[in-house]
Amino acid sequence: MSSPRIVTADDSVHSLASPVCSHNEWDPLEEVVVGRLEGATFPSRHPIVTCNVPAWAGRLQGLAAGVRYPRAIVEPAQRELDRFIALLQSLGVTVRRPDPVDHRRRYATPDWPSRGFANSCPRDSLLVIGDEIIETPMAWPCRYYETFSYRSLVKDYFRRGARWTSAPKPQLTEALFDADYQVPGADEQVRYLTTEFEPVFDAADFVRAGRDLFAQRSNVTNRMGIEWLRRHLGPDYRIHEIESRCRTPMHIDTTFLPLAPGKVLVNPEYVDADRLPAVLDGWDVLIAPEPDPLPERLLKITSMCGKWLSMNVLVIDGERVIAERHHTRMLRALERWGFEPVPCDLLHYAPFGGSFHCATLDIRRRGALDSYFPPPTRATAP
Ligand code: ABU
Repeated sequence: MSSPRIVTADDSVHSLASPVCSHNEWDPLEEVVVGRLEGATFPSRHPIVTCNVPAWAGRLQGLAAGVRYPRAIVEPAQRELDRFIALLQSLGVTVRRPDPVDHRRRYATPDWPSRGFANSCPRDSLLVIGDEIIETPMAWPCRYYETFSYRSLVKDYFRRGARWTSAPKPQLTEALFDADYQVPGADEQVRYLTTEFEPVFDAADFVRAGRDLFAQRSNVTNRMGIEWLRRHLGPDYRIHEIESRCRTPMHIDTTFLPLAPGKVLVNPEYVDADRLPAVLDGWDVLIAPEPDPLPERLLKITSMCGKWLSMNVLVIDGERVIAERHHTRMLRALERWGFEPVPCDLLHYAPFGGSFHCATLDIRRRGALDSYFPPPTRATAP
């Protein structure tokens, strides 16, 4: 039987077999979106931004809010990004890019004005589950319209058969942000800046393992956000929550990252391996090694991320893993665990929000929807 077809307004005919299809973090990668640096602008001042970036970056960004990143920060990152893209292509992966945007442009909702930030990290604003692309309801006002720079791509995927959803656009009024919030001290309980006023989440607070997803509550992902996704995906999927001890949690992909069926990389500072969801019993929990110290002072003061960016790797096919060349301890650990690390440089991307996993969005990985966590065998009644 031939596959169903769709006829668009311009009378072109497409097969409905979706060009978007990715169920987990490790199946062979065929197509990926890689973010951009052109037009990147220091994020507008807001507590949700400053609470989640290292103190120095917060200060610098406060001073430079709404201003283009200087060439001294952009150029080394751009050189590394170009080589990363060339590496992906040499591995047979199709690379697509968002539109360039001038993120300095001002915009407003009825409640607040802002300028933009960047479209360097598609992993945050778009979530691919199977053949569906979901635009996420982000909590940073300066990222409110970030998905628009991906719309040319998303419409192309939609026309060719992908499903396309946008989660409810959040209002991001003061009610979403706890006015009394302070970053908790080392021995205090983790608290969050976002309230439960409305659902918010970043896609990067979720990782996929077939019918099971793992999520973390963070400063940009609240319980309503996790529940929205749970109900949206319905009974075919389960979402398990990973408790993070990070004082300023944002994005699970420097905390907990499945690398292959039965193998998950875990951050020992943020995760208590003895308190992982029971569904992971039988999986190998790979404890990430201490990251190698950053080599340059400029990197230390401009990085928007924590030191565990060493974990932000991109799996090519369940064996080959693109990882940071500087993080030799991680490269050696990957080898010990039976992977083939593919070293690449992307340290200078940290001022723009991430590394290999953050900078990409899986569009297509070759493989079917599967379950990697068999349900517990039920005791049969006597
Ligand atoms: N966007 C991922 C960065 C998370 C972190 O700073 O650990």
